[in-house]
Parts: sequence; structure tokens; C-alpha cells
Amino acid sequence: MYIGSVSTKGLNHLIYEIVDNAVDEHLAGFCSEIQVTLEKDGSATVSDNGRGVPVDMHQKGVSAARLVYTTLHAGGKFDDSAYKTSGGLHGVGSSVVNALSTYMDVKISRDGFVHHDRYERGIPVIELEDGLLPKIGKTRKTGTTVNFLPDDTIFEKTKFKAEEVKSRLHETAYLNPNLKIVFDDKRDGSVEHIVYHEPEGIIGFIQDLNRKKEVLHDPVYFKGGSRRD
Ligand code: 28F
Repeated sequence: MYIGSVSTKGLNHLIYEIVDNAVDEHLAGFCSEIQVTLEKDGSATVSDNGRGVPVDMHQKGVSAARLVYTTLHAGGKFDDSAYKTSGGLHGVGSSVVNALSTYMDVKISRDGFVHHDRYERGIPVIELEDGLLPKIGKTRKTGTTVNFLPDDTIFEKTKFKAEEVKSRLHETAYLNPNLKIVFDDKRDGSVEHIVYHEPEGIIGFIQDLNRKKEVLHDPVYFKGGSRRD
């Protein structure tokens, strides 16, 4: 939870906070694919094919999505019963990343439209229309796309470390065997394109760790249940 430092570690963590929200949408049962792109201008884009952050009107005439990205929470979850799903998940890190970004651009595909919002250092720069986000297009898809540029007056370094990001995304794929994570690094000339999908889950993770090492003993974990001899 939250960022923890203004070093490269904290910088990369911005991506993980946004990715974790997409993973929560996967855990809720609605998202099968997450796309992470390191863009040429130094920003990062994270996209999922979940339900899309709710855009409907919330309490005093503001879109629910706007509240998600502008309300800093002390901890725990968004404490509104209107969206209490079975999982009760969805992190509160989006607003933190927003506050630490020179800009954050949000596109939400939901209810047949692409809804748009944009912030600079956490402050909205798009005017709401009757309290709701403007629609910038039609779509039959659903999902959330967040593009953000880390604030260089806050972070000591602003170049994401691809190797660390890739390693974390790969681990996330091992932990979520039904999730596909696509990584693209568009920063220097040729694009790096990697698909992380690990249907074998953490068993595959251990196997891949062991691949580099000498085997000491036979497996002690059996898929499908525990064993007691
Ligand atoms: C690119 C990063 O952030 N994906 C997300 C959802 C979906 C819902 C949601 C998110 C406000 C308070 C509940 C949709 N429909 N990807 C993302 N996908 N947040 S973040 O809800 C946030 C609500 O808590 C969602 C019905 N319920 C929840």
C-alpha cells in the first residue's frame, strides 16, 4: 500500500499500485487481461478489460470515478456500500499515484461509451458535464485505461526500471494463473513485447526457480490436495 519512497523503488511502485487495481478486478472475476506499456515520453499506461471504474453519479453530484481518483483514503478500502462487491476489493492507490503525477489521463469504457478524465498533479483539468465525465467515443468494450507521468519534482529519478517491472509482472502472473499480462517497452527504438501467462501458477514458479538449481529432493507438494502419510 502506498509508495514509501521517492527513489526508483517508489517510482516503479506507482505502476504496481495501478496494476494491483486491475488485478483486484481480475480477482473479482471480471478482468482477464492487463496491458502495461512504458511510453516514449516517460509515462506508463496500464489497461484492463474489466468492468471499468463506475462513472455514475455519486452523492453530491460528482462522478464516482472522479472520487476514486481524487479522494485520498487513510487506509483500508473505499468505504462506500454502493459498490461493495463479493470481493470487497479495489485498492485506494489510484489517488496517490494521481497526486504524484505531472498528469494522469483516465479512459473508462463502460455502458457503451468511452468516458474521459484528466488530472495534473492530482487536480482535475476536465470540466464535468452535469456532474459526469464527458464521453469521447462509443465502444462495445469495457475496461479501464490509466496513463500517468511521474512528477519529476517529487521523484529523484523518473525512468522506470524495466527489469524490475517485468519481474514483478511475471510474479503477478504466477499468482494469478487465469490472468494474461502483456508488457511493452516503447522507450528506446525497438519495442520490447512480452506476454506473461502462467497457467501452472505457483507450481510453475517453483519449477522455474528450480530450473536454475540442482534438485535436492522429490516434490513435497501435490496439486489438488494435501497429503499425510
Ligand atoms: C488500469 C487500472 O483500476 N481497474 C479497475 C474497477 C472496477 C470497479 C471499481 C475499479 C469505487 C469504490 C468500488 C466496477 N463495477 N485498472 C483499474 N476496475 N474499481 S478499478 O470499483 C470501484 C468502486 O469501490 C467496479 C462494479 N463494481 C466495481
